[in-house]
Amino acid sequence: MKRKNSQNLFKKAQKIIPGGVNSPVRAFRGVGGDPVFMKSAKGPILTDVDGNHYIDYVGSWGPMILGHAHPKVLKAIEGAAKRGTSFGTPTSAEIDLALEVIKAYPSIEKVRFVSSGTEAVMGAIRVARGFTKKNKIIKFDGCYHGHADSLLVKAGSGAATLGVPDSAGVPAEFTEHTLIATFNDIDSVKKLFEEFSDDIAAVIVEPVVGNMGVILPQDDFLLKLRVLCDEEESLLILDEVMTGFRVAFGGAQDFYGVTPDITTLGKIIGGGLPVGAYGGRGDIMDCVAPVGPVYQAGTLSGNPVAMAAGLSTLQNLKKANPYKKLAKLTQKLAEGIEEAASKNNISVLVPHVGSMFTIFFTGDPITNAQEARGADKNLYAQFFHLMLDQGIYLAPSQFEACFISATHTEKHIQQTIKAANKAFSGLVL
Ligand code: HOZ
Repeated sequence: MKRKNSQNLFKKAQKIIPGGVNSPVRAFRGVGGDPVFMKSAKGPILTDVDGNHYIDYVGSWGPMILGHAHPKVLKAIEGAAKRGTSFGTPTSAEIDLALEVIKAYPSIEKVRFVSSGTEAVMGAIRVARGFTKKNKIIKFDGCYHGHADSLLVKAGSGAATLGVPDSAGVPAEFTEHTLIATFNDIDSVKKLFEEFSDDIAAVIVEPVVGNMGVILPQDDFLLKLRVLCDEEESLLILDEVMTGFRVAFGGAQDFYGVTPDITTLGKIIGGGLPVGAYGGRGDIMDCVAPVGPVYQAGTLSGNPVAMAAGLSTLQNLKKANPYKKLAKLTQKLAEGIEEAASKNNISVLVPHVGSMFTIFFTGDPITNAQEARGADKNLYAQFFHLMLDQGIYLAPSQFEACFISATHTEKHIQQTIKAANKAFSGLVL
């Protein structure tokens, strides 16, 4: 597959944009080679600047559950943009989207919109500290909650891809209140509570880890966290930026039956435009300015065009209700890939839930970040390129989730399994 135009653009971009990209994992450092510059996308298909087509399993890192360029979402965006792109005043679109979110998430009584998942988490943590008047936060090794200073500790996603889970430029004092536990290990959380009991404001967790590849919660881990937080008078924050409206319309909290105090959302609620949100119990959210003393603000927060894209996405998602179909296709794909690997005598594990999955080259179960790091990244990198050259666009890093959209069909899945079979046979072991 020729990618001359992509290569030229990458050369040009690297001179004026750090690493040629505006978000590190896009640079393909986790898999080697040059990133592909895309020109357009429709449904499940990406088209690059050289005219090559790819079945897309990245979906803009999660938002595009309805597929790319959904006509109704585009119409909503166009309509909103024609009325004006930003007013810096309240608009009724914010109420409409808030009502839609609150209806789908009974744990959310009030919600504040921001412009990204990172911002949503920053707000959620500040409000947790303001509400509890405690300082410390427990996060999990490998979970990624955006790039705020205090959360870039043992972080997944790009930080894990680049092998810098603790970022330079973050003074040690800024992370002294961040405590690290092991995902799926409730005892590791209990230990931290024993040590810092009076000062833990919140436990924040990706209910399904998506930023170390997909890692599923086991043995009622989330429910155990809920109980522990109640006992210790700490808040439970579910970071559903990735899982919200993804593993179910009501997110992982609906899927696993766990009620958080605060939820963070992003990706799908913006329908491909920049939107994040944090919300929760009314008494907690009333700590946020202007009602309460926890300050948080943003010029483009609740932007009318982004609200319109989000609202149309949620409405069309609710109407289409593709969740059963998505789960079935994902399972088929996961099983098909595992089977193709085993035919080629290669150990592969494809953890999946709803429409999220990751391909790990390992024969062992993966329940936490440490185990995910043990999978063979070199084989993943080779596999990634062998798939790319057959027109299959997987996440360009071992430590990210892949996604299926409502526009993927049985045909795309079978084509992908066929390509995987060929890719496995071409791996240099
Ligand atoms: N951190 C995002 C996925 N977990 C990647 C964002 C991007 O590169 O677009």
